Amino acid sequence: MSNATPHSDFLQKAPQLGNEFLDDQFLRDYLAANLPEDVFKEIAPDLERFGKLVTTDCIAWAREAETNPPQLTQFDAWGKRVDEIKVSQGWLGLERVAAEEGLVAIGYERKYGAHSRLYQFATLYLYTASSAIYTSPLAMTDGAARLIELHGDDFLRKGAYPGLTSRNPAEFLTSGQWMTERTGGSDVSRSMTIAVPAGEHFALHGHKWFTSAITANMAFTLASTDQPENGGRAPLSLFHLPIRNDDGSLNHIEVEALKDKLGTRALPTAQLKLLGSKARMVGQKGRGVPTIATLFNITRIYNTVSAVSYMRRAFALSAAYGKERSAFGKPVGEHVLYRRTLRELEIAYQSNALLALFLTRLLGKEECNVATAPESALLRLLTPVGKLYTAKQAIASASEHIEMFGGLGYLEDSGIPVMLRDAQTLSIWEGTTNVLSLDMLRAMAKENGLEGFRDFAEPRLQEQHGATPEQWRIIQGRYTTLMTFLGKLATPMEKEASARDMAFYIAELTIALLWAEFIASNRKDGYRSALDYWLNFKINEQTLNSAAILGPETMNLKSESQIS
Ligand code: MFK
Repeated sequence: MSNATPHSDFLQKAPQLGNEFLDDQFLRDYLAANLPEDVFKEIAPDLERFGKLVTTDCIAWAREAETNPPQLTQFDAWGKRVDEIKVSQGWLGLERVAAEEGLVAIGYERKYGAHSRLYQFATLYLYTASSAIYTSPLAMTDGAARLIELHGDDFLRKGAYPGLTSRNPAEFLTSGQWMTERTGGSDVSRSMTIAVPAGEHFALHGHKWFTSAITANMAFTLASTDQPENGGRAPLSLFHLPIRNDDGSLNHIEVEALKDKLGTRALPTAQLKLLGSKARMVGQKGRGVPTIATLFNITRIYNTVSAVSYMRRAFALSAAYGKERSAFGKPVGEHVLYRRTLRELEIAYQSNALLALFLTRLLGKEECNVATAPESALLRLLTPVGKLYTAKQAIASASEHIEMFGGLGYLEDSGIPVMLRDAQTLSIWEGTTNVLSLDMLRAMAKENGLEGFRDFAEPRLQEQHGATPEQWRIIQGRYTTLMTFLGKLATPMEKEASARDMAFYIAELTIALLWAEFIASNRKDGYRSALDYWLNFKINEQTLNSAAILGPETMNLKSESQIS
């Protein structure tokens, strides 16, 4: 009898992705339904080419960037402070391709007018899950470009804007958005940075606690020209700050540390000291928060589309693995429960994509001045709602995705866990779920958000579109429930207590309405059953009652509501 160790030659093959544009029938159906025919025909070959690049070179660069996170060298051998940050070749590859493909530029060239944003975000939907979150610098860069369009002076329009929107990697510039301080993460108004007039400029002194990405060319940041009294607040202004001086040295900035984060490890996030950094004021003095809102409303839409990109990838990889992996006598993808879980991942990405891509269409209209007033109000309302909802769904899909791979999915070197770690940031940065729920109330209270929503929903409720009579009846019922619920909320505290539940409900109802509309132009069984599933198991009227059960009076809260 041989005493050799029992041996198997079996090796599990890794799942292979093909072309993420060609393989995503839903994305193609969506673009065909929502773009003029000639525009779709013109951009489809471009998306097809890019759909391959994101599953080949981009994935390889992303893996390289993940395994070689940025390194900070604070001092050179002679003790001189240098604060050099080295990023990987993979990260640089992802930057180069982002410029070449015009991932920001498409939105500003506006070659297809109001449709340009949908085209641009379709490219980002393909890119993000293969980008080691290089999408984050792109989001801030895009927000900065929009900020300059709306609030910039000639200096920024001529100096910074062309670089931010360039397709030439040698000229492409990126921007950071530095808002977070030790005193204020969500509560930005507590920022302590001081801006001291220095000739034509200001010198900024302060401490920025969480800044992405320090390797950018410029940043937009908040500071006060007055000293806050007794730890209180002083009105903040917005500043544009070049990160480096003309000679390449840092603009009176010290990099205290790079942050050690759960995910987004390829992205250099730093803790900084501003020691008299030269900056220019942008917009009106004392109006820093509402001015920078232009920027973070864009990054929140990027967040939404990025969440969907992860959800799509969770589905695509799990589907591919289902074909490769066998168990109990057949490929796991042929087992009914695997198939069923896969179907839920599919419905999740498609449903969330309906919301995300709808937002990009509204944004395109708004920027090309063809949005109606209610559409602008709807964009304002659905920006926080879309961001908070899709972020949570992306985390759930990324977690399920790990489980689809069993123990392999739990291994770092499989590359699978990174999605869950990265997705976890989507519900935190750019405003947490709770902060964005309050922002939804702000949009309702100050910017006709609810009127915008009614104007969107009510005409759609008059028509059955692609829904069956039964589906249509359920949608109408769900809408009535929302309006009745809203009518009963008497005090600001009651509104605040149910803001989060309401935001989820509004997201789910919006998706149902968008499904019905989409199915009208794509009468496929898969889409119909997705709407059935959505209506019966996703929009839960009981959600709205949870604030009554866990309401303010059950929490012994003495404080007043934050919203007036
Ligand atoms: C993949 C995608 C990646 C994305 C990139 C990630 C990189 C990370 C970079 C980061 O910076 S992460 C940190 C992000 N931080 C936040 O998003 C801050 C979250 N906190 C909030 O959003 C709070 O709601 C806010 C700081 C805005 C509250 O500020 P205030 O001053 O306490 O609130 P207030 O007084 O209600 O609002 C001040 C003004 O701003 C008001 O205008 P008026 O003065 O005219 O009345 C508001 O209407 C306006 N405003 C607030 N939020 C707005 C807005 N206007 C338009 N849109 C909004 N969303």
